[in-house]
Amino acid sequence: MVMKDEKLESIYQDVLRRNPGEAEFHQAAREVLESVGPVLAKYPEFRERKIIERIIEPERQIIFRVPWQDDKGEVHVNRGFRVQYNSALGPYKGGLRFHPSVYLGIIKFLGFEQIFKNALTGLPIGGGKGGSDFDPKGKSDDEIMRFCQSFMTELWRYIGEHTDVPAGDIGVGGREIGYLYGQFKRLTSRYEAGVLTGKGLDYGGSLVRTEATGYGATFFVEEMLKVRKDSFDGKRCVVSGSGNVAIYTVEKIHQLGGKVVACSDSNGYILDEKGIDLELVKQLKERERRRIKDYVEYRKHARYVDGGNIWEIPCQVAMPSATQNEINGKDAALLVKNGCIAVGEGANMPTTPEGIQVFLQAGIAYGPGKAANAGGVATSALEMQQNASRDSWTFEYTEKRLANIMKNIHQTCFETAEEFGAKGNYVVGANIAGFIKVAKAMVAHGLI
Ligand code: NDP
Ligand code: 2IT
Repeated sequence: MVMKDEKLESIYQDVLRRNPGEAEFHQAAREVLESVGPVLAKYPEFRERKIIERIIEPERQIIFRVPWQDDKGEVHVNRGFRVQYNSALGPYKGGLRFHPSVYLGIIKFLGFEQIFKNALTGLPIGGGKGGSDFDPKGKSDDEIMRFCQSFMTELWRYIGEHTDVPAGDIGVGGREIGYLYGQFKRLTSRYEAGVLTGKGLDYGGSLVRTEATGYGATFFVEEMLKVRKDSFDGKRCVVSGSGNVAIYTVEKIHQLGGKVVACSDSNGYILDEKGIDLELVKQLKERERRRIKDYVEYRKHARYVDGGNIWEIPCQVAMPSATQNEINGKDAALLVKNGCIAVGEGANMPTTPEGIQVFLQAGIAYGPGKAANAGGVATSALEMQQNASRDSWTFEYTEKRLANIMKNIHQTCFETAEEFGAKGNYVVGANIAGFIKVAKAMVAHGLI
């Protein structure tokens, strides 16, 4: 499908030509380009200053070799990435993903999304992302440590509390951030806590950072439901994934009176009609690092469906919290047919463009990732604030800050969509509001 605006279509054709084979990046770029047409009419200086052409090109891309040895002494070589996408609003900020599917196109899509997400938080952070095609599954603790040390042995020269601040994403949690931080400290001889976020509570981490993405996504859905004079109370919910984001999404939904009946991993899903036993999921996934299928060993009434599609389970609220493109057009249609009224994306770009069209046309409440999952990075920025002031805040206070930030993001997206003639369309609202903020700062900084 060709875009309505000829100039935007030609920019998109350039993106395809200059970034061959990077399908996920093309997809993320196209979605933003499709939204910003009306902005250019209102702010002609953005067109004159070629803001779109500049915003779409990363400021800097670093690709490096990561050699490491396994427990048997065998040598392995992975590829490391850090894409420093845009620093108009603050130091580059965004997670690291360790997953075998990682290549430049994934890191660029995530980094590009991160620019607008971070702008929406209202906090002073630019956009970046990094990671590796390393597969942490089945690796020993020592192997993970050696990999993290090797990764940081190259990365340390490009990051810093005022330059670029990585954090976690798929395959990178508290354990990995600990090893990365230790090696950074050793290489630089600096105790620079603000260089990484998602740190342990014993050495500069923030309370609520672990819970932040899932809690934040749930707060965002709560706000969307409020607009419709509704709430989580009594809602039947499905949350995909069973990692960091999924776990704390389930926790907050349960606190708000909803019932999550299913979650998953890349092998299959579990269905527990009595409601997911979250303590059991935490035990299996956080402490014992096992597979979600083991849940049914402990909860005999629950069902594990190997290779099953979690979106075939009827629910009123769906919160995709695993990975990109996990909901296609057919899945979206099935969700809507089965009575789904709200979708909040904990994951980044979990819905394909066809799926998004289905949700928008059905008129359900659809919260795109760059708005709905911004609570994680927002709380990372709060961790940076605490590190800068050598302070640490209470759980209650930090959670309140997070809840307010999510409320503000929702309101900004809602009002911006309305202003630009797309009432109720949070995709348009998030893309335009994030874009305008970054674009204005870029104009102010001159041609750099
Ligand atoms: P985790 O590594 O903790 O968990 C990832 C979960 O998603 C696992 O259950 C994993 O299953 C599943 N998953 C990962 N890749 C795939 C795949 N290709 N196909 C099917 N399932 C998959 O990661 P997070 O919970 O941190 O991240 C989940 C999503 O949330 C990602 O999209 C991430 O970008 C996004 N996000 C994370 C934030 C954070 O603060 N951590 C902030 C904002 C967004 P398995 O174990 O089988 O691989
Ligand atoms: O996608 C994301 O926003 C993250 N993985 C969190 C980034 C961060 O810097 O906390």
